[in-house]
Amino acid sequence: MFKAQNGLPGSGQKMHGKNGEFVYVFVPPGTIVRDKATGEILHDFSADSEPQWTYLVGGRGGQGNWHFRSAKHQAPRYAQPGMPAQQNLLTIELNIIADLGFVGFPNAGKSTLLTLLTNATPKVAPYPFTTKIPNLGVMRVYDQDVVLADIPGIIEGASHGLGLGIQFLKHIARTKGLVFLVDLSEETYLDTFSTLMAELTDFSAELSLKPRIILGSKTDLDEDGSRLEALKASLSAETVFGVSSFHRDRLDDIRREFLRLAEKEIVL
Ligand SMILES: Nc1nc2c(ncn2[C@@H]2O[C@H](COP(=O)(O)OP(=O)(O)OP(=O)(O)O)[C@@H](O)[C@H]2O)c(=O)[nH]1
Ligand SMILES: [Mg+2]
Repeated sequence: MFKAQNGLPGSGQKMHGKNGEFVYVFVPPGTIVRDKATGEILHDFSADSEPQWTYLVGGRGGQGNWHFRSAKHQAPRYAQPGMPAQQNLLTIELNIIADLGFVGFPNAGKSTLLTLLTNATPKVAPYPFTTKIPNLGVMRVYDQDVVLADIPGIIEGASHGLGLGIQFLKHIARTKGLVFLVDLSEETYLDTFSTLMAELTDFSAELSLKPRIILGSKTDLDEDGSRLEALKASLSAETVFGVSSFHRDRLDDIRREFLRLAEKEIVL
């Protein structure tokens, strides 16, 4: 609970009571403030809106007895008490919009890549559905910040409620672009992209039209590189890169590609 002071009472010597001090609450950009009872949005701290916002005005100080003087009572014994601070219950929602969203089957290596590229430390494990809620990480490169969102794995039928549900796709609905991960160690790696696209399109056509790149992941398991080559050949209209989070190869290329996709300039 954040509590500002009440106003102080008015007093003698023409003294007006002191106003209560404000309490400042610092929140990150992208925070939305709602009235807890009604759900009404009171303020949205998006990047381009007012950075400082006053909601409840702290208790005003009381008027001193001088204020209440009259012809008859030059020094009344009454002074106004300070006004109590106002109060309300608010819900504070952090609504960060990621620049790029990761899309892939469970176990494709999304969270591992997020760990390598950003400050985030999501759980990584050798089984599907390790990630249950979205993870965000900030990738800092060439003096730019790119916010990456790693969401739970999508499976065939997700748009009809299978797996962890497609509801997490709404977390990447406002991103600038998508990064698809195709696990090259899976036998069906050539079908992965079209399966993912079908689920995305079912959820929202808009998502399927977002700018995107495709990463063939776990290239360390594709020793002769033939699977990456076959993936590139089968998706000739797409931008396809290989990545191995284990060998940490091509990470610079990927960082640069992510910047481009996030529409950020490279400042050298
Ligand atoms: N060989 C190899 N294994 C990897 C690589 N990247 C991730 N893995 C392994 O793949 C497994 C799954 O990795 P995660 O990062 O948890 O995969 P995810 O896509 O986040 O999975 P979900 O959260 O379940 O959707 C883990 O055992 C990782 O160690 C890689 O580049 N090479
Ligand atoms: Mg994960």
